[in-house]
Amino acid sequence: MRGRFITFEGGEGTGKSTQAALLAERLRELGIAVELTREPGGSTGAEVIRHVLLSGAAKPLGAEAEAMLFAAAREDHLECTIRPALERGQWVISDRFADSTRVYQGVLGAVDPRIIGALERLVVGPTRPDITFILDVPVKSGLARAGARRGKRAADRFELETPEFHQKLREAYLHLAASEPDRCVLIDARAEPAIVAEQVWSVVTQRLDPAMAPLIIEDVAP
Ligand code: T5A
Repeated sequence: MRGRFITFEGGEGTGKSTQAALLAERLRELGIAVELTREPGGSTGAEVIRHVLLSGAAKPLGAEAEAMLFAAAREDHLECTIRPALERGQWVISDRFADSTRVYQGVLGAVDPRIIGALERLVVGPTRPDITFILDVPVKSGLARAGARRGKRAADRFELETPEFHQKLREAYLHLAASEPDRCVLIDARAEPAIVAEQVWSVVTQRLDPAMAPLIIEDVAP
């Protein structure tokens, strides 16, 4: 049986990595094998492209070229990590996926929706998430959280964007959540991580019934 595919989306510092890790932990406690991954990245080739994108080296090429680079990274991630894990029956949890390209490059970068749609059809094809959680917090709190976590490390290419950019980003995610209610679940992520995790868990149990998942014994290192 194919595993389940869950993605986390939202603006900077909304708590995606935190919630992805908490959900993985909870599923593993039930004996479910989980591949916890992220974008851009999640495979050797995609991690190389991540570096190019987040360093800002590709910014002068424009949003269209960046969309193609994110898609190239996604292709490698799907081929090397996501599809093999799903075929083994594992559950895959990805911190960001194709919706990030729709929102960051499509809506904010004003790349033609036909190009974004074509890249998604070509690269993602039928490997669509079963559930996408869209975490929502006010822009100010999200940026403050991201800044606190970053500490002295330099801000990346997208963290350096203006507050207006991040406000539009938030609105674009709210619009996405409203436009695809069967797949997307909007989560108010202002509360403590444990409280947000309970909201996420309640949706996962209602929609995907983890208690019925076949158990896979994960390899244990000798
Ligand atoms: N991008 C990506 C594109 O433009 N197009 C694409 O197609 C793709 C895939 C990736 C960047 O690339 C762009 C989008 C991004 O700008 P990244 O380094 O992977 O960059 O960073 P982000 O995905 O943006 O994630 P962040 O690291 O900014 O934040 P998260 O994962 O949302 O938040 P998290 O969990 O790391 O938490 C941040 C801090 O807040 C605390 C945590 O402990 C941490 O310190 N925190 C909370 N504090 C209070 N209450 C809560 N509920 C909290 N939850 C977490």
